[in-house]
Amino acid sequence: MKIIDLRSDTVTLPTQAMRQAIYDADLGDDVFSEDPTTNRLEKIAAERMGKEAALMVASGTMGNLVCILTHCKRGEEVILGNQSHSFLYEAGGMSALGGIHPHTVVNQPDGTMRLEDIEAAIRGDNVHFPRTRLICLENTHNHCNGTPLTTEYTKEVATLAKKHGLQVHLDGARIFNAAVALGVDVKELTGPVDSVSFCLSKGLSAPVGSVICGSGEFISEARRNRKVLGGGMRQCGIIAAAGITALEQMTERLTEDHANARRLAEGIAKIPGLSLDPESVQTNIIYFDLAGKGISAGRRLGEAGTLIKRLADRGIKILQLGPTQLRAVTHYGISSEDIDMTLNALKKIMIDS
Ligand code: TLP
Repeated sequence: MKIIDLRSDTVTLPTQAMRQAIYDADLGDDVFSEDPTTNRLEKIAAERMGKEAALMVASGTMGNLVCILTHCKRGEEVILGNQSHSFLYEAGGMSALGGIHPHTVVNQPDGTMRLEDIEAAIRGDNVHFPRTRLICLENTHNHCNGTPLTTEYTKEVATLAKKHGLQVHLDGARIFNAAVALGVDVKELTGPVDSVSFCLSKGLSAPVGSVICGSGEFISEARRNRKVLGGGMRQCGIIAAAGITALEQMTERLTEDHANARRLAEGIAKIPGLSLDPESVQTNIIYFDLAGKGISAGRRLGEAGTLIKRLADRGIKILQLGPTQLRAVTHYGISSEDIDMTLNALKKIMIDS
Protein backbone atom coordinates (compact mmCIF):
# COMPACT_ATOMS: atom_id res chain seq x y z
CA MET A 1 0.00 0.00 0.00
CA LYS A 2 1.27 3.49 -0.86
CA ILE A 3 1.92 5.53 2.27
CA ILE A 4 1.08 9.24 2.31
CA ASP A 5 2.90 10.55 5.35
CA LEU A 6 1.63 14.00 6.32
CA ARG A 7 2.75 13.86 9.96
CA SER A 8 5.68 16.20 9.44
CA ASP A 9 8.22 17.46 6.92
CA THR A 10 10.80 15.73 9.13
CA VAL A 11 9.86 12.46 7.38
CA THR A 12 11.38 13.57 4.07
CA LEU A 13 13.99 11.24 2.63
CA PRO A 14 17.22 12.39 0.94
CA THR A 15 17.10 12.94 -2.82
CA GLN A 16 19.22 10.96 -5.28
CA ALA A 17 21.53 13.99 -5.64
CA MET A 18 22.00 14.03 -1.86
CA ARG A 19 22.82 10.33 -1.75
CA GLN A 20 25.43 10.88 -4.48
CA ALA A 21 26.87 13.92 -2.64
CA ILE A 22 27.11 11.84 0.54
CA TYR A 23 28.95 9.12 -1.37
CA ASP A 24 31.39 11.60 -2.92
CA ALA A 25 31.99 13.76 0.17
CA ASP A 26 35.56 14.71 1.14
CA LEU A 27 35.96 14.08 4.85
CA GLY A 28 38.14 15.03 7.80
CA ASP A 29 37.82 15.52 11.56
CA ASP A 30 35.44 18.38 12.20
CA VAL A 31 36.44 18.73 15.86
CA PHE A 32 39.80 19.90 14.41
CA SER A 33 37.75 22.01 11.92
CA GLU A 34 39.30 19.82 9.22
CA ASP A 35 36.23 18.40 7.54
CA PRO A 36 36.23 20.19 4.15
CA THR A 37 32.58 19.40 3.39
CA THR A 38 31.34 20.66 6.75
CA ASN A 39 33.49 23.78 6.37
CA ARG A 40 31.92 24.35 2.95
CA LEU A 41 28.38 23.90 4.26
CA GLU A 42 29.08 26.35 7.09
CA LYS A 43 30.49 28.91 4.64
CA ILE A 44 27.48 28.60 2.32
CA ALA A 45 25.03 28.75 5.24
CA ALA A 46 26.67 31.86 6.73
CA GLU A 47 26.51 33.59 3.34
CA ARG A 48 22.86 32.63 2.79
CA MET A 49 21.90 33.93 6.26
CA GLY A 50 24.04 37.07 5.93
CA LYS A 51 26.10 36.23 9.02
CA GLU A 52 29.85 36.06 9.63
CA ALA A 53 30.04 32.42 10.63
CA ALA A 54 28.07 29.18 10.96
CA LEU A 55 28.22 25.86 12.77
CA MET A 56 26.56 22.58 11.88
CA VAL A 57 24.69 20.84 14.70
CA ALA A 58 22.84 17.54 14.94
CA SER A 59 19.27 18.85 15.13
CA GLY A 60 17.04 21.89 15.43
CA THR A 61 16.69 21.20 19.14
CA MET A 62 20.46 21.20 19.55
CA GLY A 63 20.74 24.37 17.43
CA ASN A 64 18.34 26.30 19.64
CA LEU A 65 19.91 24.97 22.83
CA VAL A 66 23.48 25.76 21.74
CA CYS A 67 22.42 29.31 20.82
CA ILE A 68 20.52 29.88 24.07
CA LEU A 69 23.46 28.51 26.11
CA THR A 70 25.78 30.82 24.20
CA HIS A 71 23.64 33.92 24.80
CA CYS A 72 22.73 33.28 28.46
CA LYS A 73 24.42 32.32 31.71
CA ARG A 74 22.81 30.31 34.52
CA GLY A 75 20.02 32.21 36.25
CA GLU A 76 19.40 34.48 33.27
CA GLU A 77 16.10 34.71 31.48
CA VAL A 78 14.80 34.16 27.96
CA ILE A 79 11.57 35.75 26.72
CA LEU A 80 9.80 33.45 24.27
CA GLY A 81 6.33 32.63 22.97
CA ASN A 82 4.05 30.35 24.98
CA GLN A 83 3.43 28.39 21.75
CA SER A 84 7.09 28.31 20.69
CA HIS A 85 8.80 25.04 19.87
CA SER A 86 11.64 25.83 22.28
CA PHE A 87 9.17 26.19 25.13
CA LEU A 88 6.81 23.34 24.24
CA TYR A 89 8.87 20.64 22.58
CA GLU A 90 12.54 20.83 23.48
CA ALA A 91 12.32 18.88 26.74
CA GLY A 92 13.02 22.00 28.82
CA GLY A 93 16.66 21.82 27.71
CA MET A 94 17.47 25.42 28.55
CA SER A 95 16.51 24.92 32.21
CA ALA A 96 17.53 21.27 32.50
CA LEU A 97 21.03 21.81 31.13
CA GLY A 98 21.64 25.56 31.26
CA GLY A 99 19.84 26.75 34.40
CA ILE A 100 18.18 29.32 32.15
CA HIS A 101 14.73 30.62 33.01
CA PRO A 102 12.03 30.73 30.29
CA HIS A 103 9.62 33.67 30.55
CA THR A 104 6.67 33.09 28.24
CA VAL A 105 4.66 35.76 26.46
CA VAL A 106 1.40 34.94 24.64
CA ASN A 107 1.81 34.11 20.99
CA GLN A 108 -0.84 35.72 18.83
CA PRO A 109 -2.48 33.45 16.20
CA ASP A 110 0.04 34.74 13.62
CA GLY A 111 3.02 33.64 15.71
CA THR A 112 4.00 37.15 16.81
CA MET A 113 4.22 38.33 20.42
CA ARG A 114 2.86 41.84 20.99
CA LEU A 115 5.72 44.31 21.38
CA GLU A 116 4.07 45.71 24.50
CA ASP A 117 3.85 42.20 25.98
CA ILE A 118 7.54 41.61 25.27
CA GLU A 119 8.46 44.95 26.79
CA ALA A 120 6.36 44.24 29.89
CA ALA A 121 8.19 40.94 30.34
CA ILE A 122 11.64 42.56 30.39
CA ARG A 123 12.89 42.64 33.99
CA GLY A 124 14.05 45.74 35.78
CA ASP A 125 17.30 45.77 37.72
CA ASN A 126 16.15 44.23 40.99
CA VAL A 127 17.78 41.62 43.16
CA HIS A 128 14.57 39.56 43.16
CA PHE A 129 14.50 39.02 39.41
CA PRO A 130 16.44 36.90 36.98
CA ARG A 131 18.31 39.07 34.46
CA THR A 132 16.61 39.17 31.05
CA ARG A 133 19.19 38.38 28.37
CA LEU A 134 17.45 37.10 25.25
CA ILE A 135 14.28 37.24 23.14
CA CYS A 136 13.47 34.20 20.96
CA LEU A 137 11.36 34.31 17.81
CA GLU A 138 10.21 31.41 15.62
CA ASN A 139 9.85 31.70 11.83
CA THR A 140 7.80 30.09 10.40
CA HIS A 141 5.83 29.61 13.59
CA ASN A 142 5.07 25.90 13.75
CA HIS A 143 2.29 25.89 16.33
CA CYS A 144 0.67 29.07 14.97
CA ASN A 145 -0.34 27.57 11.61
CA GLY A 146 3.16 27.71 10.16
CA THR A 147 2.74 31.47 9.75
CA PRO A 148 5.78 33.42 8.50
CA LEU A 149 6.95 36.42 10.55
CA THR A 150 7.63 39.45 8.38
CA THR A 151 10.90 41.37 8.05
CA GLU A 152 9.18 44.44 9.56
CA TYR A 153 8.08 42.56 12.67
CA THR A 154 11.53 40.98 13.10
CA LYS A 155 13.11 44.45 12.86
CA GLU A 156 10.69 45.86 15.43
CA VAL A 157 11.57 43.12 17.91
CA ALA A 158 15.30 43.62 17.26
CA THR A 159 14.95 47.39 17.83
CA LEU A 160 13.13 46.76 21.09
CA ALA A 161 15.82 44.28 22.15
CA LYS A 162 18.58 46.76 21.37
CA LYS A 163 16.84 49.47 23.37
CA HIS A 164 17.02 47.17 26.41
CA GLY A 165 20.50 45.73 25.73
CA LEU A 166 19.09 42.28 24.84
CA GLN A 167 19.98 39.76 22.13
CA VAL A 168 17.56 38.10 19.69
CA HIS A 169 17.69 34.44 18.66
CA LEU A 170 15.57 33.14 15.80
CA ASP A 171 14.38 29.54 15.65
CA GLY A 172 14.35 29.47 11.87
CA ALA A 173 13.77 25.72 11.57
CA ARG A 174 11.63 26.55 8.51
CA ILE A 175 13.12 29.94 7.61
CA PHE A 176 13.25 29.08 3.89
CA ASN A 177 9.51 28.34 3.95
CA ALA A 178 9.05 31.82 5.40
CA ALA A 179 11.28 33.48 2.78
CA VAL A 180 9.56 31.72 -0.10
CA ALA A 181 6.07 32.47 1.27
CA LEU A 182 6.85 36.16 1.78
CA GLY A 183 8.83 36.45 -1.47
CA VAL A 184 11.88 37.91 0.28
CA ASP A 185 15.54 36.96 0.48
CA VAL A 186 16.14 34.90 3.59
CA LYS A 187 18.77 37.48 4.68
CA GLU A 188 16.03 40.04 5.21
CA LEU A 189 14.46 37.79 7.84
CA THR A 190 17.74 36.90 9.54
CA GLY A 191 19.52 40.27 9.22
CA PRO A 192 17.91 41.88 12.30
CA VAL A 193 18.65 38.96 14.70
CA ASP A 194 21.88 38.03 16.51
CA SER A 195 21.65 34.29 15.94
CA VAL A 196 19.58 31.93 13.82
CA SER A 197 19.17 28.18 13.77
CA PHE A 198 17.74 26.54 10.65
CA CYS A 199 17.00 22.92 9.76
CA LEU A 200 18.33 20.99 6.79
CA SER A 201 16.22 17.96 7.60
CA LYS A 202 12.68 19.31 7.32
CA GLY A 203 11.31 20.73 4.05
CA LEU A 204 14.82 20.81 2.58
CA SER A 205 14.90 16.98 2.77
CA ALA A 206 18.43 16.38 4.05
CA PRO A 207 18.57 13.33 6.31
CA VAL A 208 20.14 14.97 9.39
CA GLY A 209 21.31 18.32 10.64
CA SER A 210 20.76 21.97 11.35
CA VAL A 211 23.01 25.00 11.12
CA ILE A 212 23.37 27.93 13.48
CA CYS A 213 24.68 31.28 12.24
CA GLY A 214 25.88 34.46 13.95
CA SER A 215 28.96 36.62 14.46
CA GLY A 216 32.41 35.00 14.39
CA GLU A 217 32.77 35.50 18.12
CA PHE A 218 29.33 34.00 18.82
CA ILE A 219 30.02 30.92 16.70
CA SER A 220 33.40 30.18 18.32
CA GLU A 221 31.72 30.25 21.73
CA ALA A 222 28.84 28.14 20.31
CA ARG A 223 31.41 25.58 19.07
CA ARG A 224 32.48 25.11 22.69
CA ASN A 225 28.85 24.67 23.84
CA ARG A 226 28.18 22.19 21.05
CA LYS A 227 31.15 20.15 22.36
CA VAL A 228 29.72 20.30 25.89
CA LEU A 229 26.53 18.72 24.55
CA GLY A 230 28.47 15.94 22.82
CA GLY A 231 27.84 17.47 19.42
CA GLY A 232 31.38 17.39 18.01
CA MET A 233 30.62 15.03 15.15
CA ARG A 234 34.02 14.20 13.58
CA GLN A 235 33.51 13.17 9.90
CA CYS A 236 30.18 14.95 9.70
CA GLY A 237 30.85 15.91 6.08
CA ILE A 238 28.78 12.77 5.44
CA ILE A 239 25.70 14.70 6.50
CA ALA A 240 26.96 18.17 5.55
CA ALA A 241 27.20 16.97 1.92
CA ALA A 242 23.44 16.43 1.83
CA GLY A 243 22.98 19.80 3.52
CA ILE A 244 24.88 21.56 0.74
CA THR A 245 22.66 19.90 -1.86
CA ALA A 246 19.64 20.94 0.22
CA LEU A 247 20.71 24.58 0.17
CA GLU A 248 21.60 24.51 -3.51
CA GLN A 249 18.60 22.61 -4.85
CA MET A 250 15.72 22.44 -2.43
CA THR A 251 14.78 25.91 -1.22
CA GLU A 252 12.85 27.31 -4.18
CA ARG A 253 10.70 24.21 -4.62
CA LEU A 254 9.09 24.84 -1.21
CA THR A 255 6.45 26.85 -3.11
CA GLU A 256 5.08 23.49 -4.34
CA ASP A 257 4.60 22.35 -0.74
CA HIS A 258 2.81 25.61 0.04
CA ALA A 259 0.51 25.23 -2.97
CA ASN A 260 -0.29 21.63 -1.94
CA ALA A 261 -0.97 22.74 1.64
CA ARG A 262 -3.31 25.47 0.46
CA ARG A 263 -5.22 23.01 -1.74
CA LEU A 264 -5.47 20.50 1.08
CA ALA A 265 -6.71 23.25 3.40
CA GLU A 266 -9.33 24.47 0.92
CA GLY A 267 -10.54 20.89 0.46
CA ILE A 268 -10.70 20.19 4.20
CA ALA A 269 -12.63 23.42 4.80
CA LYS A 270 -15.41 22.08 2.52
CA ILE A 271 -15.77 18.73 4.34
CA PRO A 272 -18.69 18.76 6.81
CA GLY A 273 -17.44 17.95 10.30
CA LEU A 274 -13.96 19.35 9.77
CA SER A 275 -13.11 22.95 10.50
CA LEU A 276 -10.29 25.15 9.36
CA ASP A 277 -9.72 28.61 7.92
CA PRO A 278 -7.86 28.10 4.62
CA GLU A 279 -6.64 31.72 4.76
CA SER A 280 -4.59 30.82 7.83
CA VAL A 281 -2.47 28.45 5.75
CA GLN A 282 0.45 30.37 4.28
CA THR A 283 3.20 27.73 4.23
CA ASN A 284 3.27 23.93 4.55
CA ILE A 285 1.60 23.36 7.94
CA ILE A 286 -2.15 22.85 8.36
CA TYR A 287 -4.00 22.55 11.64
CA PHE A 288 -7.64 21.50 11.54
CA ASP A 289 -10.30 20.46 13.95
CA LEU A 290 -13.02 17.86 14.23
CA ALA A 291 -16.01 20.11 14.70
CA GLY A 292 -18.31 17.89 16.75
CA LYS A 293 -18.97 14.97 14.37
CA GLY A 294 -19.32 11.58 16.03
CA ILE A 295 -15.72 10.60 15.47
CA SER A 296 -12.76 11.22 17.74
CA ALA A 297 -9.35 12.22 16.51
CA GLY A 298 -7.85 9.17 18.22
CA ARG A 299 -5.32 9.36 21.01
CA ARG A 300 -2.60 7.67 19.07
CA LEU A 301 -2.08 6.15 15.68
CA GLY A 302 -3.72 2.73 15.59
CA GLU A 303 -6.56 3.35 18.02
CA ALA A 304 -9.72 1.76 16.61
CA GLY A 305 -12.63 3.76 15.33
CA THR A 306 -10.87 7.05 15.03
CA LEU A 307 -10.12 9.39 12.19
CA ILE A 308 -6.40 8.79 12.56
CA LYS A 309 -6.89 5.02 12.47
CA ARG A 310 -9.29 5.13 9.55
CA LEU A 311 -6.88 7.29 7.59
CA ALA A 312 -3.99 5.00 8.53
CA ASP A 313 -6.01 2.03 7.22
CA ARG A 314 -5.90 3.81 3.86
CA GLY A 315 -2.14 4.47 4.14
CA ILE A 316 -2.53 8.12 5.17
CA LYS A 317 -0.72 9.36 8.25
CA ILE A 318 -1.50 12.62 10.03
CA LEU A 319 -0.68 13.86 13.51
CA GLN A 320 -2.98 14.40 16.46
CA LEU A 321 -2.31 17.33 18.77
CA GLY A 322 -5.32 17.39 21.05
CA PRO A 323 -8.68 15.63 21.55
CA THR A 324 -9.99 17.18 18.34
CA GLN A 325 -6.96 18.95 16.85
CA LEU A 326 -5.05 17.47 13.92
CA ARG A 327 -2.01 18.51 11.90
CA ALA A 328 -0.96 17.76 8.34
CA VAL A 329 2.31 18.94 6.82
CA THR A 330 3.17 18.92 3.12
CA HIS A 331 6.70 18.27 1.87
CA TYR A 332 8.94 16.91 -0.87
CA GLY A 333 7.44 13.41 -0.52
CA ILE A 334 3.86 14.63 -1.12
CA SER A 335 2.49 15.14 -4.63
CA SER A 336 -0.68 16.88 -5.71
CA GLU A 337 -2.20 13.41 -6.39
CA ASP A 338 -1.49 12.55 -2.75
CA ILE A 339 -3.50 15.63 -1.76
CA ASP A 340 -6.44 14.43 -3.90
CA MET A 341 -6.26 10.96 -2.34
CA THR A 342 -6.14 12.44 1.15
CA LEU A 343 -9.15 14.67 0.49
CA ASN A 344 -11.13 11.78 -0.99
CA ALA A 345 -10.33 9.61 2.02
CA LEU A 346 -11.26 12.35 4.48
CA LYS A 347 -14.56 12.98 2.69
CA LYS A 348 -15.46 9.31 2.68
CA ILE A 349 -14.56 8.80 6.36
CA MET A 350 -16.51 11.87 7.45
CA ILE A 351 -19.60 10.91 5.40
CA ASP A 352 -19.52 7.35 6.82
CA SER A 353 -19.13 8.47 10.43
N1 TLP B 1 9.39 20.15 15.00
C1 TLP B 1 8.82 18.82 14.88
C2 TLP B 1 8.30 18.31 16.22
O1 TLP B 1 9.26 18.43 17.19
C3 TLP B 1 7.04 18.99 16.66
C4 TLP B 1 7.71 18.84 13.84
O2 TLP B 1 7.32 17.74 13.42
O3 TLP B 1 7.25 19.94 13.46
N2 TLP B 1 11.99 24.34 15.84
C5 TLP B 1 10.82 24.14 15.22
C6 TLP B 1 9.98 25.31 14.86
C7 TLP B 1 10.39 22.84 14.91
O4 TLP B 1 9.22 22.67 14.32
C8 TLP B 1 11.22 21.75 15.26
C9 TLP B 1 10.78 20.33 14.98
C10 TLP B 1 12.43 22.01 15.90
C11 TLP B 1 12.80 23.32 16.18
C12 TLP B 1 13.37 20.91 16.34
O5 TLP B 1 14.00 20.28 15.30
P1 TLP B 1 14.61 18.81 15.46
O6 TLP B 1 13.46 17.86 15.33
O7 TLP B 1 15.59 18.73 14.35
O8 TLP B 1 15.25 18.74 16.79
